[in-house]
Amino acid sequence: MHQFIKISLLLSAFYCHSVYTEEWFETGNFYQIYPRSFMDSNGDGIGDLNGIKSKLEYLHDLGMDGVWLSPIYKSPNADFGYDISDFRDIHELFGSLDDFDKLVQECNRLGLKLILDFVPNHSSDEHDWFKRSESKESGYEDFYIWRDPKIDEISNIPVPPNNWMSTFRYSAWKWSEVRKQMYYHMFHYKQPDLNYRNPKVVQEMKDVLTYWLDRGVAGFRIDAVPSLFEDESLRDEPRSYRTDCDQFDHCSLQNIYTEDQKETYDMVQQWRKHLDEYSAVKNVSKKVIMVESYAKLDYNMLYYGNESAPGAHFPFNFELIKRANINSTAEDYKSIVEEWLTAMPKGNIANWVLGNHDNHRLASRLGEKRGDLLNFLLQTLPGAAITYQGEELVMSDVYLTWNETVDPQACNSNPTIYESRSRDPARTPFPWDNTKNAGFSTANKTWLPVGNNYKTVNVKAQQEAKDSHLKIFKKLTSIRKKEIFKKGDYLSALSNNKQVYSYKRQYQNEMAIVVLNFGISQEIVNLTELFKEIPSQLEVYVTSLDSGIISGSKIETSKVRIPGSHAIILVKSAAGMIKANILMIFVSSLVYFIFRN
Ligand SMILES: *[C@@H]1O[C@H](CO)[C@@H](O)[C@H](O)[C@H]1NC(C)=O
Ligand SMILES: *[C@@H]1O[C@H](CO)[C@@H](O)[C@H](O)[C@H]1NC(C)=O
Ligand SMILES: *[C@@H]1O[C@H](CO)[C@@H](O)[C@H](O)[C@H]1NC(C)=O
Ligand SMILES: *[C@@H]1O[C@H](CO)[C@@H](O)[C@H](O)[C@H]1NC(C)=O
Ligand SMILES: *[C@@H]1O[C@H](CO)[C@@H](O)[C@H](O)[C@H]1NC(C)=O
Ligand SMILES: *[C@@H]1O[C@H](CO)[C@@H](O)[C@H](O)[C@H]1NC(C)=O
Ligand SMILES: CC(=O)N[C@H]1CO[C@H](CO)[C@@H](O)[C@@H]1O
Ligand SMILES: [Ca+2]
Ligand SMILES: [Ca+2]
Repeated sequence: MHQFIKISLLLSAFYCHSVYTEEWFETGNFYQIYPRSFMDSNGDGIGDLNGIKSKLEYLHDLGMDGVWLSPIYKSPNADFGYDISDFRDIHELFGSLDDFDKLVQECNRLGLKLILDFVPNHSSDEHDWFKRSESKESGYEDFYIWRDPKIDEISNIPVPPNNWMSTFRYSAWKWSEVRKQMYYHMFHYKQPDLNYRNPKVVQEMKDVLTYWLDRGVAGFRIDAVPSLFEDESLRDEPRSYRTDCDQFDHCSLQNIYTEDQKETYDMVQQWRKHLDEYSAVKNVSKKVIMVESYAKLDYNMLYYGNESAPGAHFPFNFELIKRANINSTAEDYKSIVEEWLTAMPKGNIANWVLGNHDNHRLASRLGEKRGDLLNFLLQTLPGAAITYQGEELVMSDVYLTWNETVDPQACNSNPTIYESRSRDPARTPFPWDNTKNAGFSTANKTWLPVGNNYKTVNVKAQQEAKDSHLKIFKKLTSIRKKEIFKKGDYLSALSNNKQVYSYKRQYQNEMAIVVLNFGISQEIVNLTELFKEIPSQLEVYVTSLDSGIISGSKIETSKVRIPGSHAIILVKSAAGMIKANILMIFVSSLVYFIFRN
């Protein structure tokens, strides 16, 4: 939890004070698993729950706290699992409820928190609720958004009730021969939107949350929240006049009546209350709620709720994904980070996301050379960090031919433009080692091919190498667990020539300075000029791969030499920090012992 005071020490300096209350997720290190591509246990070429279970030790060793799974529910897979036909069951490709329970047990054994994706906006049209609603079964009539078509005045033929467009192109309304009415679907027509103005729907979805809480999950990541509610009177949306969208595109309209409706924030607050009450009644640890929203920064902040009615613990911070690109400078990164910290209402948790299954890999999108540097940033800022599988190895996008492409968003396009639409390059199987299919599967053909650099870019190779992205990543996750990074204040500065973004994290007598050179050439930074009262010498705790700087060496803080695209963390004493940590464990065990007795 953080509070902010800006100080004008230097024009660029920014200060943020942390108030940490010991909930694991406040500085949680989250790992996003894309289940189809993590580990295949039964040789069908598709990842599954038993595969994930067999690799949890890896995530534990990596220093992760929370493991978030992209959807694993029963689904006809019109949109790779985001079209759910039973919110209370597991897709047979991924396994069974029994496999799920065993996965939870194994997570518990290792102290990992399992987070599920909750996809509340819509269900599959093959969901039992939809079938009942379509046939107007009593109690289910208004589970979805049904309307009569309008009759076109000129042609006299039935047309959709308004101009809303689906994100999959064309009208968002589909005619049902069964019900003789149209239903609204923001996404694919096989994904009818649930009607959240119906209290029965609201209650059903809360029951779904309870169902998974009872099975032992630690919380939820909620998908696509801004589209939860639509304007009640179904007003036409105004045109956007965007030149990159034609009249059948969702983006040809300003989506002011199908997104960011005010009722949405209240719904998130209700879910939070539901989870908090569950924990209180069952006397179990607090459950976390994170929401996915690509909305504008100001709108996103509303998801935090307020003190009397808290909302999400945090809305995912996609500012880095939306705004940073391969040319972004130190100044750009610094201001993207600090805009979030400034906008966030007092007493809330910040969070940082650099990649996910919907975006290109960070090395391909933000620069291969900056791979480690970006992981330094993600792991050392105040708040929670979310890492997409493979980013710890600094994987790159995998090039796929049109024939190999399976993402519906790309397959709906054509061989000329599919690459700009496809999300497959970041979804290929995870490389465990240099054997067949990178150790992911024993199948003859995997659902997407493995990257052709897997012989060198894989977990085993990086574990065995003297130095590797993976080893560096582990050093980052281990220093992150120390008090400075959990509870430390954040004070930042830009070097005079604006190539280097650095920040000091300070907690009581301990401090660490993170130095990130976003420039392409070597810089010599005078940290004593940027940060007051720092020792004249500090020790290098970790550096990015091939920086030429030796971990454990002492350097003068008045002239820190750092090559282009490289990063370092400096501490007073690396050994001292480890000792301090042991002392902490001793003291907390003692306190525990005293309180128990
Ligand atoms: C907090 O949010 C709730 C639900 O949106 C709202 O009813 C209430 O007025 C808000 N309270 C404050 C103090 O802003
Ligand atoms: C709740 O759980 C804690 C620790 O798990 C235990 O010490 C406490 O007695 C429990 N309280 C109730 C009311 O059961
Ligand atoms: C980055 O800069 C180069 C050179 O100015 C330019 O060609 C390229 O389009 C830029 N890329 C992005 C993503 O802005
Ligand atoms: C792609 O698939 C089509 C139809 O199966 C085949 O005719 C074509 O040769 C394939 N193209 C490539 C580049 O493999
Ligand atoms: C894989 O291919 C080999 C050689 O074509 C075949 O003998 C084997 O049965 C195949 N395995 C599977 C699981 O399909
Ligand atoms: C670094 O900055 C300090 C404080 O401004 C100054 O006294 C010192 O001379 C500088 N050192 C170098 C090497 O530039
Ligand atoms: C932001 C967003 O669109 N999230 C998901 C909502 O559902 C669609 C359709 O199922 C998915 O494609 C998105 O990933
Ligand atoms: Ca499988
Ligand atoms: Ca909706």
